[in-house]
Amino acid sequence: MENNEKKRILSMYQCTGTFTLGNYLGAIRNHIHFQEEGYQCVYALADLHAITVRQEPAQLRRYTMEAYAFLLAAGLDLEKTIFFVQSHVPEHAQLAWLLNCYTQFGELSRMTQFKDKSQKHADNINAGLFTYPCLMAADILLYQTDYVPVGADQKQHVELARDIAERFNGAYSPTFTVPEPIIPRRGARVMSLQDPTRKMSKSDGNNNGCISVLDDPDTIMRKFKRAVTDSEGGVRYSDEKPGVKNLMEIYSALTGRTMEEIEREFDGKGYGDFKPAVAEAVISELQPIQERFQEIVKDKSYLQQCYRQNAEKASAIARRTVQKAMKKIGFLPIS
Ligand code: ATP
Ligand code: LTN
Repeated sequence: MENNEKKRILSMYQCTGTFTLGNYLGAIRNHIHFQEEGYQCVYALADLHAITVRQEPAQLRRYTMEAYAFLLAAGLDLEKTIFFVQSHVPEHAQLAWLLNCYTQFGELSRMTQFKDKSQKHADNINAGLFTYPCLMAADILLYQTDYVPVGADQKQHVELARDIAERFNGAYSPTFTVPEPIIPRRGARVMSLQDPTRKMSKSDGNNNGCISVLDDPDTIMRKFKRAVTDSEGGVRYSDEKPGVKNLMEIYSALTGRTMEEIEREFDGKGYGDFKPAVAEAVISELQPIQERFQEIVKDKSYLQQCYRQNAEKASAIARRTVQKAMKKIGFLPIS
């Protein structure tokens, strides 16, 4: 298949902290897999989104660089995939403004993430937090994206991007490809090990509920051993046992085993056997990636060369879309 016939996939990651096991299982690992399945993949670090919550400057730079290195270590192949940093491609901010004017206050008010984050950061409910989904719609629509793989938490934002695209196309003429979300079956929502009713989130800090992809084996083992379960004791998949259900989902995502197979494997055994087995599966997945990461992250000039070249590739595509949209709206062309 030629590149221009391939369906395009786009996804992005906030660089607000070290990736969690949730980011890895729910997103990164699947996204990297798409490279091998004949899609044109476009991935980026959403640093413009990151500043909707206050970031410490030196830390934001470090997290961005480390996130870039981590994806390469996890197998992202720059021969096949475009991978850049959002703020390096100014068209994102440019299209976001335009789309702001095609999005209703009421639509943005209904976004679950806005409601959650404005509760969490009650002292900084800034306009960017509110219009975050318009920037995300711009990210997606700039690249004429067919599919957007994201965790279940982001589905609502992708649906809004669809609505905006349809509205714009309807008001003028076809301009944007209308994207579809892809939600993974396994690992779609990895929950906190301490509170299995809340998603594992890197912005919650590196506490016992959250596995960082750079945690060492002892830390991973300790966190799993302390994971909240229940007093029943059996490895059984049930909504009434959210802690065990979460651990089973993690184990299933890593081993490929079904819930029935896992129940059989641990039949007659307790959490004392199950928790370390889950931890071991996580450790053996992450260890080789961590080793490659340590090599890549040291080589700053290589990383810089990669993100610079990829920003240029992304910009070449994004520029065409912005020009097309501006022309339709009626802006006076400069030449
Ligand atoms: P933050 O905590 O700063 O809000 P995050 O970790 O929730 O960030 P991103 O880094 O922007 O979110 O997410 C990257 C991808 O990881 C997204 O596709 C998102 O849906 C997915 N993801 C995030 N958390 C989880 C989780 N706990 N389980 C599964 N997928 C997740
Ligand atoms: N909002 C997403 C990150 C994100 C994204 C995107 C995902 C920003 N732009 C475009 C898919 C497509 C998040 O918080 N996970």
